[in-house]
Amino acid sequence: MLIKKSNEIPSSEITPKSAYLNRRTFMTGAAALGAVGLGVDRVAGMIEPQDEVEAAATKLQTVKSPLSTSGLELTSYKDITTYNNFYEFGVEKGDPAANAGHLKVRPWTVTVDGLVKQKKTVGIDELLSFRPIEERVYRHRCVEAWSMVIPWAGYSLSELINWAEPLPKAKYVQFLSLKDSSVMPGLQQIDLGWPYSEGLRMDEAMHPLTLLTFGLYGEVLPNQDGAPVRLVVPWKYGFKSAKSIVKIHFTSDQPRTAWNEMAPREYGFYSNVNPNVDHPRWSQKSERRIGASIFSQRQPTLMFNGYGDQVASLYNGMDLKKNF
Ligand SMILES: Nc1nc2c(c(=O)[nH]1)N[C@H]1C(S)=C(S)[C@@H](COP(=O)(O)O)O[C@H]1N2
Ligand SMILES: [Mo]
Repeated sequence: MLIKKSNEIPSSEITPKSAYLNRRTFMTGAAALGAVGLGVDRVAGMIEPQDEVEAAATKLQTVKSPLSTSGLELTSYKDITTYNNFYEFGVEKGDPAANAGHLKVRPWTVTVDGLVKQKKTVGIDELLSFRPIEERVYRHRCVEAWSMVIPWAGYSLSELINWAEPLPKAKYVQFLSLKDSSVMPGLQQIDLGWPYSEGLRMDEAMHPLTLLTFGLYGEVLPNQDGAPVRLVVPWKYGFKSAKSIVKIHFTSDQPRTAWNEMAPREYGFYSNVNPNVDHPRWSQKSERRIGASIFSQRQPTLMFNGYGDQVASLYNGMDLKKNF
């Protein structure tokens, strides 16, 4: 993966938490009045909704989740939505925000196939209404040694897998992103064996922390963050979390994955966050928290990104240096 200079990181103009809390307060009040969608207090006026109908369509009703990580300062909405990796839209951190606007996220379907009882396709709005949408704050750790703290919105992927009815011989799940050269200039700039493909072992996919994600900061995902639906696997490096998913494929063998295929010595299938296993070209011992003050920018990398008490048992008896 390409490492970019740190001076490209946009600084936040606002205190992310206070803006967020203001908005939540407003939403509660608006909901109580039955007036959701009127005059929403946007993050520092960044998004200027063209009209109120459009504004209403971006909001998600979320419930609190016990699986949310508490006590962390949230990365600003601006940093989360302007410093992205989404190579279909270009390799620079600002490219996805600049280029993903043409991605059409309605209509959108997700197909489950492979080792399932029966192949099925579901529309995005039906998928959204499957289960209550939870807000889950997670640490977000890119393999490039930068990190964020993001309030995602979604529900556990296990809910969708149960609906998909995989057969007992299904041992892995593959996630395939949209491939559409009419809106994705990045497909010509770099060859990642498109469509972008990622995968998890079935027990990893079924783990309650693995989030089928529709939104962030209480709104639907901006296109650059993987609209209309993406994965978030918080104990793994970010590239395991495929964006703009159109297909979920169940297999008996480990599926091909984009970055592993591109550079197998650098990007393993597991890619669990691990301070003791360096990338061949850089250290993973610490990370740079995007948007943090200079005093807290450098943070120690946490084993399993801080989720070890919940996920370490998935890897009992495995050599994590070999299975990096
Ligand atoms: N389809 C697709 N999914 C992707 C990527 C990509 O290039 N294409 N990049 C990955 C990487 S490297 C990271 S770190 C995260 C970034 O998610 P974010 O931009 O919402 O922070 O998305 C992952 N999912
Ligand atoms: Mo990443």
